[in-house]
Amino acid sequence: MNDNRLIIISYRLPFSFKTENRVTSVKASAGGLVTAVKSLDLPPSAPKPVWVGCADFSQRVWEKHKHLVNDDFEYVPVFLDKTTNKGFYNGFANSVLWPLFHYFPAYIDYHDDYLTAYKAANQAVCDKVVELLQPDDLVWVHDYHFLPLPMLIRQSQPSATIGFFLHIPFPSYELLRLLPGKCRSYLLNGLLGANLVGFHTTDYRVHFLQSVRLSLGFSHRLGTIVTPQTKVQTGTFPIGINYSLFHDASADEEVVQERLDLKRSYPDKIIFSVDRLDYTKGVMQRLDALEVLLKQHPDWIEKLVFILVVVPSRDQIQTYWERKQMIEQAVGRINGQFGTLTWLPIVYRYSDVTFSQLVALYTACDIALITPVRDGMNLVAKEFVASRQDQQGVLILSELTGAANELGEALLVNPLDEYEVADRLLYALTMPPDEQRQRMITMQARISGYDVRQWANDFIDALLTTQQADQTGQAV
Ligand code: ADQ
Repeated sequence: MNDNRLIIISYRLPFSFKTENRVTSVKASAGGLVTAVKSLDLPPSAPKPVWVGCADFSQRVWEKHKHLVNDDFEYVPVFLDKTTNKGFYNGFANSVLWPLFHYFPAYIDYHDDYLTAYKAANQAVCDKVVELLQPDDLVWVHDYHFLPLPMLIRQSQPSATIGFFLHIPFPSYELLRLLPGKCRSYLLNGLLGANLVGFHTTDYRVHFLQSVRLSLGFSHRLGTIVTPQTKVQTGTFPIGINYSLFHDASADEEVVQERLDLKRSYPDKIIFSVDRLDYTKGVMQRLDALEVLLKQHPDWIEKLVFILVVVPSRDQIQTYWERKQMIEQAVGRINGQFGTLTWLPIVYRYSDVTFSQLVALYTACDIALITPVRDGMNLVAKEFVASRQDQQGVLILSELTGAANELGEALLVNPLDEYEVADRLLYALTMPPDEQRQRMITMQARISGYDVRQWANDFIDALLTTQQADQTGQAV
């Protein structure tokens, strides 16, 4: 990494404001992307990085309270009007691109208005970035909200150095071609404005390269696409976590106390999962698997508990609130079917949990049951592994997550096969401590060696390399 100024663009800024009893304070937002970007290892001599994102507060609130946000970044909120933001975020980003890129074509709700709002939002963010941009800046665009942004910036600033990272899967061309041709070309061309496009896995990268060839007719050479106007390098950068944060936290006083409380409340085997409320996370399939286990092995009744934490997300979109109702009905059904007067198989929470509670749950449980039907990476699986200082606990992980590529010592499952998942649950419930330790040690060694800081630094270093190659006219 060198001394260039970094301009980061993501949909959300890493904070919002909350007002209680007429007192306004700053609320930090958590999540993979925020932790990742905040872990950047910038040299002390580097200029303050700038973070551009869409505001979930008004311009008035910002002007009045921006002094409260005082850290290592300079923040630049973009204020979109309500209709544009809704069509952009709830509409095109989360009702078209999200289901399509996660292989849920039946959930796509495509409207021209959504695309219009998506284009307008990208243009508004582009205008803001161009206003800020100085000659040696590095621009780092994040995620599916901003697929067209690299090309929009390039058109206005041809010599800018632009990187793009996609946090979700890039689907096979067979899925992408469901989008109308014009829209598909617009999105793919948008990405071709970047010097470097990064993905979590090689599969996603290959899907992108194939889509560019089949849709736009540009082939690649060793992952680099050359068009008449641009040269675009692609790369695989599997995102990591802040390993030491989770590893060390398991010994924090607050976490130790929370863990003791959990163990006291649930003395039997604990199965745990935590996800944002999302149909991609496979919560219904997970509940089906638990039901199969209890039906086939009633000897486990009153000997285990499944703590199911679902974090509220995108609840203005119909498929999301419908999913919440489906989950709650299934929890009620299973608790009604197997519960006794003194025991319920599922403890369900629909809320945020604090960091201490999260680590206490990671470290109190016997099994982490992580079964998305599709997930770009899945940080929860890595955080669970990192937290286990005791090297105990079993990870059951869907093979349809990016994380499965790095966590081969987990019990890998197809989340749609509830009998397979039930079988693996049974195996995990009785796995000897030595086997748990062996699997955990290997996974910990792997993910501690490539943490989020390394991920961010690798991406920026690769971006700088593309810039240097362009300057010297070499092929990348
Ligand atoms: P998500 O779909 O949000 O991320 P995930 O990777 O699991 O999924 O990240 C969730 C993050 O939220 C974790 O860091 C976790 O600690 C945090 N979290 C979980 N429960 C919480 C709670 N109750 N309260 C507060 N925070 C909580 C998207 C993609 C993923 C990809 C990441 C990063 O969908 O595939 O791994 O981006 O690239």
